[in-house]
Amino acid sequence: MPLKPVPYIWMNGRFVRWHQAKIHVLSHVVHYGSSWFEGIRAYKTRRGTAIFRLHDHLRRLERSLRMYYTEMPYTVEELERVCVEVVRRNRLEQCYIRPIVYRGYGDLGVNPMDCPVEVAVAAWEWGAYLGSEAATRGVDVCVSSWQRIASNTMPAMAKAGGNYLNSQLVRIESVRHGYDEGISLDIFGMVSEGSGENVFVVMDGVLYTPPLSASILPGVTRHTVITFAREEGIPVVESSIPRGMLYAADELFFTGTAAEITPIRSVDGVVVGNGGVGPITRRLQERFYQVVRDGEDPYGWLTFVPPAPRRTRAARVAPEATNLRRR
Ligand code: PPE
Repeated sequence: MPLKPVPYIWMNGRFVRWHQAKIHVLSHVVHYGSSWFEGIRAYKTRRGTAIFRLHDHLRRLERSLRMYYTEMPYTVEELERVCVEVVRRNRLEQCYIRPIVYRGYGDLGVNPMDCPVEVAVAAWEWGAYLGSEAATRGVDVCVSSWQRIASNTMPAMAKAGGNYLNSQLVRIESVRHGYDEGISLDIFGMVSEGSGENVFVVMDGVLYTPPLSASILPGVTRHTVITFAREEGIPVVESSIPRGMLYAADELFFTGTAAEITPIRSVDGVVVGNGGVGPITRRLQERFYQVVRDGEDPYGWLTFVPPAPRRTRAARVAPEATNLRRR
């Protein structure tokens, strides 16, 4: 699905036109994968447009940078304001928000430290990640022949652009073989995650998910689901998951900002449970929709976006809180 442009992208402290948001071909990031990013969704809830767990996503971004000896040029609070403004300015009712920090143009060579740290925030309309019927019918996946990056080669905990070369191999291979997505094992042979999702297994009423030591990204949706499960009285176990559990499971599902809660229908052609959406998966989906559709927010997870500015000249030239200086 090609990107559908919106009017503005925020770049290095100010709004620019979508087609003007460009970088030089000799920017460090192009050559060495030096970027860190987030994927965040804004939902059209019954109480208005709201961004889901904005603060938690931006804190993860800050941590991703730390793992690469880099400080964010703006504070989390400043970037929160920017994300809200990107949605508002572009008059988006629901969208995917992509803040990205990257090493720009300066020096070229492996050491990035002399290249500027640049920041952009874009947003666009993005539909279902794994197909329109994924949430209701489930997806067919394989166990990838590509293992997940090992934690002592690059930190899987960081959401870094370079990590996604590993994810790309997983995704391409799975699609070439006729599956919707692939699940990687870590280098010890234990279940890790999907190319862009965390994985959960249900067996005998217990919810299992791999620990951080299995080279996973600490997913915000993963945390959301664990929170719901605990409240529902469903035991949650974070522990090594052997591959066999994927085939023996009663229920299996992915979590992610893009994928939300997507049931897995089969693994390597083996049908999961009875092939439908299992009761625990369904219950967790319902809980999720209560927040992002109904706008129920007992956890303070929603950041509501105020109505868009009126289309007046004054609104365009007014000084604003999102023209930011680097810290
Ligand atoms: N693991 C990986 C490797 C991953 O990329 C994601 C998100 C997750 C787990 C789940 O994390 P969270 O979104 O915080 O629950 N993948 C993002 C990027 C997808 C893309 O194609 O780009 C996303 O879902 O936004």
